[in-house]
Amino acid sequence: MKKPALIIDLKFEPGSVRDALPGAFGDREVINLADPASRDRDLSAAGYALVWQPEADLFSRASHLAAVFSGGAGVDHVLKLPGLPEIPLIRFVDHTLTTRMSEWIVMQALLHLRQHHRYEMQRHDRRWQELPQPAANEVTVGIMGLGVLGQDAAAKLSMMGFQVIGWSRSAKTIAGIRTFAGGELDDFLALTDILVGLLPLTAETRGIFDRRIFAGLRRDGALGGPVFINAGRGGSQVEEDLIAALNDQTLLAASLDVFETEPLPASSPFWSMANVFMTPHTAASTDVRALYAHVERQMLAHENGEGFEHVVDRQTGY
Ligand code: NDP
Ligand code: OXD
Repeated sequence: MKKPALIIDLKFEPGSVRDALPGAFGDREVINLADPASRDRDLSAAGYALVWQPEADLFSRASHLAAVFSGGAGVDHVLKLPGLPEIPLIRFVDHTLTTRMSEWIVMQALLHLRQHHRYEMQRHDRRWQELPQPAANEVTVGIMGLGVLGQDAAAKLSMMGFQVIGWSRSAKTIAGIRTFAGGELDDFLALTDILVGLLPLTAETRGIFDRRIFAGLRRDGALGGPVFINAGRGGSQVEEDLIAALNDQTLLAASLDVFETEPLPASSPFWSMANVFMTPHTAASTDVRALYAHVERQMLAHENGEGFEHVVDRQTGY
């Protein structure tokens, strides 16, 4: 029997989407909307859609989908679309993505531990002066979001010697990590030197990183002031508050991979802030071959009568 077709609408680099296709989905028909010949195809009989920032009319054109796959771990780009049907929405969970994110988080935490932005400033002035080197175990990294990514980052930061604590919606027990839940946020912040954001963007987390959060972080730690690292979503940070906190030393420094507006506008003050490290939403880019393998596995499992994995809870939004 003919397998249901898969629509692909991935706003990634088009070459990476196309080049990984041969052999990825066996004899299943694939409609890659980035291909000009497929753009106006009738999508009404397709069974699945794999999307990253899809076109707004996708669900009116593709009216018989059994499931939607996100091209990334986050699903805010799908949940905001008009006409999203009540069908399973599936996140991308894969060791390639998790490993990339932990590499980025550990790299940023180490840059702040070793005060690298200050050496960059000295370099700019062409004058070296050695700075103190606190040990990792004198510094507490507090992770907001203890999901797939947060827990892996926690384990790898611990391996580097940092004290690690974490906060999530529901209470958790994780070996070697002190955890806090929901209403315990203030206690968590008061112990945190380096705050890491690995939260999904939902109605509850929109704008959560504001002046109150930054002011609640520990001020007498070994780094001389708190640091903010965000790789979750830019919609969770109030950039006006963040810029003010970085300018008045409420925060010593920051590392940002995500922004309220992406790509980051040329007018953003962040570009010229010497105490901010930035990357363009590339902390953990999707490995397209791994994504296709995950989607094919899930479609075959579904067609064999098994359930989907990593299905988003539409109530909580992640
Ligand atoms: P998960 O769904 O596995 O984990 C989400 C975590 O956030 C959970 O611990 C959850 O709590 C917690 N959380 C959600 N809402 C709240 C809340 N209101 N209060 C407290 N905690 C909350 O997601 P992942 O770890 O896989 O990914 C996290 C996010 O990272 C993605 O949604 C995406 O936005 C971002 N991301 C960014 C990338 C980049 O390149 N910058 C790449 C990949 C992902 P609980 O455990 O109690 O459910
Ligand atoms: C993701 C992302 O959600 O790359 O995977 O932002």
